[in-house]
Amino acid sequence: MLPPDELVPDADAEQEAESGPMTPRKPAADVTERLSQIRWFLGEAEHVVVLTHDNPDPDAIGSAAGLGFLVERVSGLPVTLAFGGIIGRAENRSLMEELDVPFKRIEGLEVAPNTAFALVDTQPGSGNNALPQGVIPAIVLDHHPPRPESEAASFTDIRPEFGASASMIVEYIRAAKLEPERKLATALFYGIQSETMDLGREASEADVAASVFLYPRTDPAAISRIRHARVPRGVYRSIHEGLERAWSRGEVVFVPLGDLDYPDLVAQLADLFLRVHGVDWVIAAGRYKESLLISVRAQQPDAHAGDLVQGVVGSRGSAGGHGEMAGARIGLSPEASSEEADELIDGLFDEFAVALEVEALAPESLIAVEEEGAESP
Ligand SMILES: [Mn+2]
Repeated sequence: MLPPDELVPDADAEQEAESGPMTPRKPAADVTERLSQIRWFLGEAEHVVVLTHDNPDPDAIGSAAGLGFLVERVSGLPVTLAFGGIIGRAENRSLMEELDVPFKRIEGLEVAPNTAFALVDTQPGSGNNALPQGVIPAIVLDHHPPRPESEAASFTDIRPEFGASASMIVEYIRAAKLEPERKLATALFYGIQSETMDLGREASEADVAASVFLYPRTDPAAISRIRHARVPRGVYRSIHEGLERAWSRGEVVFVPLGDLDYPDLVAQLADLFLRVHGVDWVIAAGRYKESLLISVRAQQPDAHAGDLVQGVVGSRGSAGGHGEMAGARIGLSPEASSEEADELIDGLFDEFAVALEVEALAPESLIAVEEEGAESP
């Protein structure tokens, strides 16, 4: 096997541009040049807050830690890593423990004057991050489809062709000739694998290259501990509920869930049901506190799951995503009963069925056994 460095050409070091006044609204094609732009744009700031999306997943956690490391090394400025919401999934909690880098909850975070915000794995206006009202981030680095609000940021690097934000960060780390230490390499690697379903979902050459670069630097035993983290019983309760209640119309599976122990359960269940034979789409929904959460998964890369969920949810909530995975959140009144949440879910599922043109197909339970030969004698 080739040493990892030879599989991917290093960014051309000779092109290290002098930083100076410029307005690189569009990132330079060369990653080394982009790196010097980051440096330039943070020139005025005295602190940096790297903020990722609410209820961060492994890609968000890994890329926030990676961007924090990069910005600290490149600019010498103190960096705070932050997120909104909670980290619920046992694997993600375990990842945080293995990473061993402090993240702060954005709620109640004191933001010093002259603080620059860097958003990663999310964008302004996406409705899934806790960027303080009125703040224009200095940096937006993401792999979701670009949003118009991101144009106001000083430096944007948005590349939907990447399967994971963590792979973008790895490009920068390599261009800066920095050596990620083992815990960070492990988190970045796990983030890419988790986000791309082990490089099978929306993964590009760059995701593979980043993984090859990272793997010899990771702690495989730590990855095993993360993947096989012990989980609370509530997870099995939701799996049980999902199994009992999941139904399908043709190749589309609908998974109505009740109250969730933590927000990412809805995505976890959607991933689980996408593995069923013959299933092309999964729409899962459940309630966490005052939010109805929807998670959409598709088998086909060109499925436009993000457009689908935005079309169905419309102005009722916030929605977004990629081709094969998407999600949405709709606010619920704190007094909403379980029946009301269920009704809302049923109505949404009907709308998804229409959008996917399966509304005429008969609904069937997903796992009920067909009782062949069970007719009375
Ligand atoms: Mn991501």
